[in-house]
Amino acid sequence: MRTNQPQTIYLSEYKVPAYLVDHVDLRFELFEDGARVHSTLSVRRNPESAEAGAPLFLHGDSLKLESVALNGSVLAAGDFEDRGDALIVPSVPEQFELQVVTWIEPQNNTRLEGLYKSSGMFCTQCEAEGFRCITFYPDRPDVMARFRTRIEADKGAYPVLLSNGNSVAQGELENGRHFVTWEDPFPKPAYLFALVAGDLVEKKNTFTTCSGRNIDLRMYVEPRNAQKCDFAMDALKRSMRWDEDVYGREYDLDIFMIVAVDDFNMGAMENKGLNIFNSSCVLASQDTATDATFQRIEAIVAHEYFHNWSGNRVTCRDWFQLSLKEGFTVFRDSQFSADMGSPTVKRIEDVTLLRTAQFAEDAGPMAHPVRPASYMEISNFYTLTIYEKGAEVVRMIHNLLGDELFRKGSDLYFERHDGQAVTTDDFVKAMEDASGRDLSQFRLWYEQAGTPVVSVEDDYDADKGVYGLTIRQNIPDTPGQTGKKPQHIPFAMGLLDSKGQPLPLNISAGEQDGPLERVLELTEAEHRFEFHGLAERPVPSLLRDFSAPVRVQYPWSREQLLFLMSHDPDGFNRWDAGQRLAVDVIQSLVGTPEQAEVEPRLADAYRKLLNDASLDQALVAKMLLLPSEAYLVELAEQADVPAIHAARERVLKHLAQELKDDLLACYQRNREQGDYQLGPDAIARRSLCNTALGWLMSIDDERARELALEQFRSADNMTDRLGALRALVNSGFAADREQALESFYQRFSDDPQVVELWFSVQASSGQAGQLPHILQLLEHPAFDWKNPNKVRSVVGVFAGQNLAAFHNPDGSGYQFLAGQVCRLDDSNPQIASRLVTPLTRWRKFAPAYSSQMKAALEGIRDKDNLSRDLYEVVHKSLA
Ligand code: 0A1
Ligand code: ZN
Repeated sequence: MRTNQPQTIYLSEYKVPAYLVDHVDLRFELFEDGARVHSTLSVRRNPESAEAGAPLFLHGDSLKLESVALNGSVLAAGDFEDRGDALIVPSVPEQFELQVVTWIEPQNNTRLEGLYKSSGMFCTQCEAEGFRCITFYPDRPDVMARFRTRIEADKGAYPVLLSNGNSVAQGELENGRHFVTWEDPFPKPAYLFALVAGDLVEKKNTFTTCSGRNIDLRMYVEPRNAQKCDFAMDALKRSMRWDEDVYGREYDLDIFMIVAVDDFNMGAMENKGLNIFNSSCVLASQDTATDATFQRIEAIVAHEYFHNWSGNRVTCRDWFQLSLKEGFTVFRDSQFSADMGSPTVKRIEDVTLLRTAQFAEDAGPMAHPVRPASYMEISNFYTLTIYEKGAEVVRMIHNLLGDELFRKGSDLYFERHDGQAVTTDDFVKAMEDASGRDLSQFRLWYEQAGTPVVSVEDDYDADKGVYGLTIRQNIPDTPGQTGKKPQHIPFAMGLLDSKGQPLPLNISAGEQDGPLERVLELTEAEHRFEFHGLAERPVPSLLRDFSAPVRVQYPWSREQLLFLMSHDPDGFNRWDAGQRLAVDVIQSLVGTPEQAEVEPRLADAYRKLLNDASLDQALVAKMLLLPSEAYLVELAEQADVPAIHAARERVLKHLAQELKDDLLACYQRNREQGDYQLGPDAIARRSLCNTALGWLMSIDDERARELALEQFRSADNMTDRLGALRALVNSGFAADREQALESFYQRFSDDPQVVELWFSVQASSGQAGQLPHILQLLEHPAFDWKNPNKVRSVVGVFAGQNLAAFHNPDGSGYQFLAGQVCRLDDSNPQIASRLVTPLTRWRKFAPAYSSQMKAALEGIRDKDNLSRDLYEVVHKSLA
C-alpha cells in the first residue's frame, strides 16, 4: 500500500527532466499468473537540465524487478537502488541504453491503473501515473519518446493483440503463443501508452481524410457486444470530419482503434491511436441505451478523438497543466455537440453541470484553480474545475476573440507547439499573438480559484431616458487563497422593452442605433455602464448564454422572471429565468407549513410552455425540468436537505395537480408514433412524455399509471422503457414498482450496462432507494465491488442523487458511505476518493447534519493505511 503521509508536489518546484528518452522498446510476455515486461530505453542527458551528472531516476509502483542492464552489462546490486517507488542508477554516461525486466501481476490489479485484467482481457490505463506500474520509467509528461511494443500471448485466449501506432510484424511462437509488434512514429509521454490483449470481435470501417488519406477505423469489443458499435463508429466519423472542418485538424496515423472494457475507473482514455473506453461510454443500441446515453457516447467519442491534437500532438508539460488538454478538449467537444444538435440545449446541459457540481467544488474544501499550484495525488485533480471550468475559460477566450481570431490562435498553438509538452500559458500566449489582444489580466482565471460573484444594481432616470447598471465583482476566499484580484469577465447582456422587444444599447448620448446585445468587459471591482435614449425602464437580460462562469446577483422580481421566460431572445436566458423563478418559489417554501400557497403564476407559466406548439420543443423539454435538489443545496447557506426535498416535492405535486389535463394532453400529443428516431425532435418528444409521466405519477394519478404500464410494456427503446420504469419506481404504486423492476431485470440481466441503469433507478429513488434497500442491492448477484460502474450506480448514485435518503437525520447514510469508502480504498483508491465527495461538503449543511458528516469523515481519517488519494481529500476537507 502507499505511504501514509504523502508529500505535496508544487508547480513552483518544476524542473526540466535531467534525462530524456528517445526510444522505448517494450516486450510483454503475458501469462495467466502474471506478465514479464522487458523494456529497453535509449536515454540521453537533457542539454537543458542544470543537473549535470545527476543520478538516473525512474518511477516505479508495485513492480518486481528481475534485472537491470546498462549498455548490455547486467548491473550488480550495488550499482543501482530499487526503492520500490523508484529505480535509481547513481552513475550513468551521457547517452546509454538501459534494459529493465520487471514482473507484474495484472490479474491481481484491482486499482485498474497500469496493466490489469477486465472480463478476461488484458488492458491498460496509464494516465496519469499508471505506466510506472508496468515498468520503471521517467513517468512524467514532458519526457516524450517513440515506442515500439511487442506483445506475446496465448493465441487461443488472446487472438487480438493491440498497442499504439501501426502494426509492423506478427507471427507464431511455440506452445500455441503468438506475437504482434506495434510501432508508434509519434513521440509521446508514457501516459498515452496502451496495450490490449483479448478475444475480441473486430468491427471495421474507413474514413477518408481531407487530404485523401484512407484511415482504417476499428472497434474491438467482446462478442456479446458486437451489435452495439454502430453508433460510436458513426460518431467517430462525424468527429473526424468536424475536426477537419472547424479546426483544420487531420488524423495522422493509418489506423484508429477503439476498445470497450467493462472495468474502468473513468469514462475513456485517449491513448495514441488506441482509445480505451468504459463500455458504458461507447456501447449502445436502441434497445439498451437511453437518449442521454447516446448523447454522452457521441460527446465522449468526440472528446477522446479530439485529444489526438489537443493532448497528444501537443501535450502537457506537467500535471499542473492538465486543463491545457482537458479544458480545451471539453470546449471542443461541447462545440461539436452543439453543432450536432441544439446549441441552446447543449449550453443548458453544460451550465447545469457547472452550476450544480463545479460551483460546489469551487466553494468546498478541495477548491483549486484551473491550473493548481500543488497536489498530493494527481488522480484527485481530474475534476470539474479542470474539465468544465477549464472549458469555460477557453470559451471566454473564444468569445473575446471571435470565431476567426480564435481559429487563428488555435492554428498558431498547434503549429508552434506540435510535438511539445507545454503550459496553459503557452496556450494563452498563442491566442494573444494571433489576435493582438492583451490577455494578461485574463490569465487570473487560471490562477485564482473560486466562483466570482457578479452583483448588478440598476437605476433609471426617466427625465434623461438613461438606464444605468452598476456591476461589481467579488471572488470569494478559497483554501490557501485570499484577497483575490478582479478578473477579466466578458458579460453579455441586452435590454428589453415592456413588449419584449430588444432595445438598442446606446452607450453614449449621441449614439442611436447601438447593437441589441453587448459584451461588457468587466476588469475592475466596480463598473458603471449607462444606456441612453430609453423611453421606459427596460428589463435587463444578464449574462446571456452564460458568457462567464460566475454567479449573478440581481434582485429579479417574479414579474421580471415570468416576462424573461417568454420574451428573452436568448434561449439560454429564457430557460435560466424559469429556473430562477422555480428556485425562488421552492426556496420560499422551505420550512413552511404544508398548506402554504405555491406561487400560482408558476403553474400558469408552465401551462403556457406545455401548450405553445410554436416553441422549440427541445427547449420546452428542458424548461419543464425543475431545478434539482443538488442545485438547491448548492444555493443554500446551511442546507436542511429533508426540508429542501419536501419543498421541491410540494411544488412538483402542486404543478402535477394544477396541470393534470395539460400534462396528459402533452403526453398524448408527443407519444411516439411510427419508427424510432434519434433526432432532436424525437428526443424532445420522449423527454416531454417522460417528464409529464413522472409528474403525474408523483400524485399517483390512475390514468398516468395505466399509461406508464402501457409504455413500459410496449416501449421499443430504452428511453421510453426506463422513463416508465422510473415513473413507476418513484410512484406510490408499490406492487407495480416491484413487478416492473423484476421484469426489467429478467429481460436485461445479461447486459451489464442495462443492469447499471436498473441499479441507479432504484438507488436514486426517494420511494424505493432507502438505505435498507441499498444494502440489499449490494448483496444482489449482479453487484460487483471490483467493477467501478456498479459501485457508482449504487453507492455513488445513492449519496449523490438520493439526497433526502442520504441525509437521513439519523446519520445512517453518512456512516454507510464512510464504510463503503474505507472498504474500497484497499482495492481501488481512485474510486474511494471520488466516492467520498458528498461527505467532504459537510460545512454546507445545517449543524445537525454537518456534525455527523464530519464525524463520518473523521472515521475515515483514522483508518489504517489510507491511500494517498483518500488521505489528501479527507485531510483537506477536515482542515
Ligand atoms: N484523459 C481522459 C480521462 C482519464 C483521466 C484519468 C484516468 O485515470 C486516472 C483515466 C482517464 C479523458 O479526459 O478522457
Ligand atoms: Zn479528456
